[in-house]
Amino acid sequence: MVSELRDIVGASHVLEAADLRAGFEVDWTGRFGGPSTAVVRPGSTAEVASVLALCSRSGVAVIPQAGNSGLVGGGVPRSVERRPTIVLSLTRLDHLGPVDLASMQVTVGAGITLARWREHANASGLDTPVDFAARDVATIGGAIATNAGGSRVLRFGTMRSQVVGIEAVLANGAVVGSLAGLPKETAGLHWPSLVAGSEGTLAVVTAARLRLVPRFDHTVTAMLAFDSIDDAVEVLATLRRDVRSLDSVEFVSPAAMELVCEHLARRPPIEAPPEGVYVVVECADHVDPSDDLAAALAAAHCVDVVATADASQRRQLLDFRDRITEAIAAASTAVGTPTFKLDVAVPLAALADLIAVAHRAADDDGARLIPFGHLAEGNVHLNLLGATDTERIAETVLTAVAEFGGTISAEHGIGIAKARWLPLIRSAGELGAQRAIKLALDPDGILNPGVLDPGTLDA
Ligand code: 2HG
Ligand code: ZN
Repeated sequence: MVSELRDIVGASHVLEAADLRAGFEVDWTGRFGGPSTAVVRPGSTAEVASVLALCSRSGVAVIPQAGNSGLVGGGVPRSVERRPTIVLSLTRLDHLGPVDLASMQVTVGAGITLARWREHANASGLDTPVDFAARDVATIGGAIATNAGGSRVLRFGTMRSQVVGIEAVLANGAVVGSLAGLPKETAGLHWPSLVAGSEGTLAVVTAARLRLVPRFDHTVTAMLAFDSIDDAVEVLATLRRDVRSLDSVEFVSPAAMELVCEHLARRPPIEAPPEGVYVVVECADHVDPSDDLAAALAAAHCVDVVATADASQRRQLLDFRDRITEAIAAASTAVGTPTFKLDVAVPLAALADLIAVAHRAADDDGARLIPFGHLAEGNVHLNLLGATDTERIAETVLTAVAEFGGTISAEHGIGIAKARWLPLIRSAGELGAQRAIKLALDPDGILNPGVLDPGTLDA
């Protein structure tokens, strides 16, 4: 099999030596991973198709991977897998097409990072509708597969909404989709809709035609301190109603602020009380949005506020939000155990209550809870340092999430980490239908086995 793989992609693109495979076999948090037979690095869609057809014929499990920045174990080999497994590394699919100004679209390879996509758009006076902290590593293929979100979702939607065309390869090697980028097309099955969010279980994304948005010359960034999350949610309503240029509304708990400040060796620019919350707001427009934002905030119940339109000062403010994950990773290395991460979302009215549930679960376990996230979507990243009984914490928190009418994964995906909790938010009928689609497209179950799969179903 390995020699056939070499024939397809070239000997130098089949990595067999343990030291060469090592970085592909474990996720960056150190929480997930397993062995592979080889890492295979195709350089074209045709090569991906040949590799998948071979793996289907030979019953070899395929783990699609590119940036390896995932947080739910969906992009690294399984620790328990009886079949031989290959990692299909897609970073060589790094084609960047010309920006089409009339349609505001561009075609990019699955291995392009979000940062390169953005630089490419910026060079043509446009911008990307999706952005998040892992931009230098995370790739287009992974962002589509997980339907990634990030900070601009309130303005432009998640990754799924940006995919106007897709090229993907099914398990049997069939290439599906189109990169024509037709905004209007009702001709049956819509491949972008099926593939986005399917986490590499239905097809491997090789390229995408993506929507771009205007590049705004004026951005203002503000940090606000509130006495409570409910006060912050109240201001969100005003911002949404009155500020047309609203781009992102993120939140940082005092615990997260303390950790990131330690990491950056800086002091918080403003102070929120221990029970309160920091909110980071960005507005972007073709004219300076500072006055609009100030007017909207005039009547807000905030304890303190600082705002700036200066690029380097903005970066400094954003670091208190963007670099929390990095601060957590450093702290987890110091503690000696991988961080336990739960990415969830609930209706805004339940956000404070959910965080209280998580605090109780962390206290019971003796873990340190670091909550932060995307306020506008009620999306909280619950990071627990030094957690021992992670199953129990997951059960408590995810059950509460489901009871509040939320989702157990907002933007990181279900992966391996949460597959067994999927029945909390999906009915037996829904899971049975999902399984039937999977079997129709991947009858041998070679694509990303275990991901999105809660195991034995009652359906
Ligand atoms: C973010 O919003 C990312 O910064 C990472 O989604 C969240 O580390 C995390 O839990
Ligand atoms: Zn996030």
